[in-house]
Amino acid sequence: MVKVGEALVHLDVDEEEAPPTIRTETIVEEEEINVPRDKETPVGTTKHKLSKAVLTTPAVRRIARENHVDLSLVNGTGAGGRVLKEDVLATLSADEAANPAVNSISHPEVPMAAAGHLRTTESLEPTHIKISGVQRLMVKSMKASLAIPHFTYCENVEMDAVADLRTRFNAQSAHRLSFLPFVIKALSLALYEFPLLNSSLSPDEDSLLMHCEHNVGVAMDTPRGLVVPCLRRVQDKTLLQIAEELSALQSLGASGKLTEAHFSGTTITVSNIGNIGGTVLSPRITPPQVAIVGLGRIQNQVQLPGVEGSAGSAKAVKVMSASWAGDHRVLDGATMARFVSLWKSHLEDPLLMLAQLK
Ligand code: CAO
Repeated sequence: MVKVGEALVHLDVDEEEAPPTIRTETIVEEEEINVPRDKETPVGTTKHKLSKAVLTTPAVRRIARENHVDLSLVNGTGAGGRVLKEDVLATLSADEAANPAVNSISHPEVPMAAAGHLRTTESLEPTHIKISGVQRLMVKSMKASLAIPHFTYCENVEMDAVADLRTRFNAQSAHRLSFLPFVIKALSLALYEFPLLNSSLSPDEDSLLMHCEHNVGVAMDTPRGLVVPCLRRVQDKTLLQIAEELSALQSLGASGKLTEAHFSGTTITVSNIGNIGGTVLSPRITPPQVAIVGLGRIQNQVQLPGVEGSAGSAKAVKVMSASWAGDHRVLDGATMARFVSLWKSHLEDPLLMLAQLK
């Protein structure tokens, strides 16, 4: 019988990469406590128990360590109860299934943002981070986007008129409008004229599904990474309703409470990175959508007379660069140019837009 504090001798046999090794490990008895699962809590249980000798290989120990799996709690199916790599992976899968809230879209195990702040203090070995949650979805959707032949089309949009409207509205109202509701509403109005941008190509590339609803995906930067929830039936909504829904989705995104239902049914996407920075983007389309726009930061620029039809003297204008990407199997450049021109005209003269609101 092994007492607490005594050293144990383990015989490690790595079938895959190393000759058998001998190493000692000290058994420490820990108080049995209930703890919520987090990065520090070993997978396999929510209670710490007396650790026991585990027969396994260094490679398996490494996998367990990197994934915070307590080997003493893993059911070893190898000869003499030896813990195999498959046993550790099975424990991890079982844990993911049992803790969907921890590992799902809403709560990735390691937030992407956190990955940028890792500091190695004890070792110079690289750190392995399991791809899961939001990042796993990003891997999947971006890989799928590779199947789409993209073309990009960039245009500058003068945002002075929208900025004025927004300032006046925000000064007198308890509600707040950002630029985005204008951008999204103008998009919806332009889609009525160019429904091809709100379509999907069938998987066999034989037909197009023309969507009646303008379901706009909005890329959001959250503490858990990039999420793209959907604003539904934008065609029926006012600027204020769009703003309120956006704000509700932002709150849900920030607290990790978006569910699968918030992500389904998107027909076109808007990605506004301009509140952070940047001008021109190269956005990627998520199938089965056929178009996306990336918005850059609105900047003051000097417009010289004669440029873009301006007369008189040079003047300062607020310019937003918009980078559109289209699926070239469905859209051609001329269609995109005409659509963008209409969308831009609604933003540059919002009266045109307001006149069409229900
Ligand atoms: N240019 C300049 N300023 C901008 C801007 C732009 N394009 N877009 C927003 N802003 C300003 C807003 O006006 C606001 O300033 P005020 O408080 O002075 O009004 C401030 O930036 C914050 O904006 P917001 O977050 O309230 O506004 P929003 O509704 O425009 O954006 C959201 C919401 C969710 C799109 C945004 O917060 C976000 O997450 N953006 C990042 C999206 C992203 O990561 N895209 C990349 C995807 S590809 O990896």
